[in-house]
Amino acid sequence: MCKDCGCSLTGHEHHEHHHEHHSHEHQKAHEHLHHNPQLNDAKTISVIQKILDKNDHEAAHNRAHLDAHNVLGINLMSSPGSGKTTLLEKMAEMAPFKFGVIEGDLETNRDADRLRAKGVPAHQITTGSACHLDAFMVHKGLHEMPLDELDVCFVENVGNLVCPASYDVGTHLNIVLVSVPEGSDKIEKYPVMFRQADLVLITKTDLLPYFDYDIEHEKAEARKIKPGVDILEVNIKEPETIERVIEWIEFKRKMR
Ligand SMILES: Nc1nc2c(ncn2[C@@H]2O[C@H](COP(=O)(O)OP(=O)(O)OP(=O)(O)O)[C@@H](O)[C@H]2O)c(=O)[nH]1
Ligand SMILES: [Zn+2]
Ligand SMILES: [Zn+2]
Ligand SMILES: [Zn+2]
Repeated sequence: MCKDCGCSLTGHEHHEHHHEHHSHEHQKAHEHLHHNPQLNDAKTISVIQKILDKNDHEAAHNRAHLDAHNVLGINLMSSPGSGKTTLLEKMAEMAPFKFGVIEGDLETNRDADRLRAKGVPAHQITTGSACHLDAFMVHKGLHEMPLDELDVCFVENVGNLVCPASYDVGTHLNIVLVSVPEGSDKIEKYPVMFRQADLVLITKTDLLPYFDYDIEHEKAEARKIKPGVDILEVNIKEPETIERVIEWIEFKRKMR
């Protein structure tokens, strides 16, 4: 069951792993679930807690996979249509590093097909009704990726600004996208997601002249939630803005 929206999830396999310490963010997610009035009975809480614990263990296993191949894992999260797949398509044309993509969508192979058309190794996970990817789904995807040939592996999470924030999928970094047409209140309304961000991308900035969007306000909100967070403005009409995202990723690769 998803702790955020209460939807039921399937396919959680049992894996034996030695105990790892939970990340700070996941500890917070665990605390957060006690405040969700819809999911606040003891039995529901204990079921969700077990799912999150198992997910954390599997996420650590996924990171070990990536580390063994010296691949940087990046989780892309945003609401539907903010431009995740478009950014990946553009990076396929421009990036100096080789990357693959594990795609998460409720239905259809559309996003993986779009990336394969650009020559990017892509594996589609269709979650059915599940509102986010979890570490078990991503683990299966990792075994479909030619990790030996890759420098970076992206996970494009299900378009959703709430649930994916609570599930560590075993990547190293989170990039959160938010687009100009969504309106300049999304960061303050969805703080849990933006607290997880290593890089915030404000996308579709070519549309700024047509929207009443206060970009400086949004940047300030992001920094209120996560002081020091990196923020870049991006749009597909100006390739140099995509180049900056690529440079950020290159920098992170060199830091590992
Ligand atoms: N004007 C403008 N449109 C953009 C930009 N980036 C993406 N789009 C458009 O936004 C729409 C949605 O983009 P996608 O890349 O499919 O969004 P997504 O985040 O992958 O969506 P989901 O996979 O459904 O969550 C497409 O029609 C893109 O062409 C941009 O920088 N400027
Ligand atoms: Zn959910
Ligand atoms: Zn997409
Ligand atoms: Zn494995």
